[in-house]
Amino acid sequence: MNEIATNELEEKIAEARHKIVGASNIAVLTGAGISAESGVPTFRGQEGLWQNFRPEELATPEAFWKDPKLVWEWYEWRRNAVKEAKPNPGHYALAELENETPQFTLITQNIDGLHQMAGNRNIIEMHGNLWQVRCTKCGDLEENHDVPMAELPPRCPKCGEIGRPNVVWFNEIIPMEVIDGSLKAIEECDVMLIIGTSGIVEPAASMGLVAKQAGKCVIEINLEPTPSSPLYDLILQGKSGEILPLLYTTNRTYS
Ligand code: BV8
Ligand code: ZN
Repeated sequence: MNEIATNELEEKIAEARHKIVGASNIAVLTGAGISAESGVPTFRGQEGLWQNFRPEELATPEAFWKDPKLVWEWYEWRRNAVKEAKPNPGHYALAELENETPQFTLITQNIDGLHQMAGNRNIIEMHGNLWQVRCTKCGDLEENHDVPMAELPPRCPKCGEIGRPNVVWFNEIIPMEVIDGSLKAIEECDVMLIIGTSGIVEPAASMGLVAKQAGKCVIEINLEPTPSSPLYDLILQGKSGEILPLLYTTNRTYS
């Protein structure tokens, strides 16, 4: 990054820090990009492909009922990719920011559980969690961290029916309480951070627009511009694991 760009970014980081340190209520939306530096494959990145399947082809109820074993093998691959992953300085910075901000809500599209591992508490998992199995018949929900899993597809301990990953697939609606909780956090925040998301998948992709329509200050952190970048107040272009720790005062380093 050349001198001018660095100075420009530093100025923007100082401006963003000013907004954040002064805020009493912060809402954050994260996507796969915040976990990239932890080695978790993103969706649209080159490493997102699995056996030449596009995620949208496997993350659907249709694909699951057509071949439950194939879809579970894909989730087994992702569980294997995530099981060793550790939070990176970007995750830890958000946990620290929650400790320092009176009101803080973290809305994530990620199902990897790394925000919890980093210490965030007020988390809305908009698309579910990779480490939970839900029965397709009685709805029984089990926490399951076995990699590999005992059997694919797993069976429900209550009724014996096959289980599915407790995630929201394409063409499946997101639970109303999740949408309501996200919209409430955006309406009540002073500043919204949008981190590491390509802004393509709805309804998450419209949340920045909702914040702007509510007159909020929106700051985007991403390696590259996204379709909604022109709407936002500040664009910090770079790695979230390098930029987020710079966005508030405490200069604690993270190993
Ligand atoms: C629904 C869980 C009602 C499963 C996921 C309106 C218009 C068009 C289409 C629709 C619409 N409304 C609804 C739809 C359909 C669909 C949709 O949006 N389709 C898209 C493809 C157009 N939405 C739905 O189906 C939703 N349900 O709306 O229900 C309904 C139903 C039927 C019909 C109409 C309405 C449900 C969507 C949820 C799907 N489930 N995940 C699983 O994970 O297996 S989505 C999944 O993909 C992720 O959770 C995430 O949401 C998305 C991936 O996006 P990102 O996280 O942003 O990741 P990506 O790889 O794309 O980008 C990474 C970014 O990070 C990049 O910008 C990169 O530059 C950046 N980056 C990389 N490294 C770094 C970095 N940034 C900073 N630092 C770094 N180091
Ligand atoms: Zn069951």
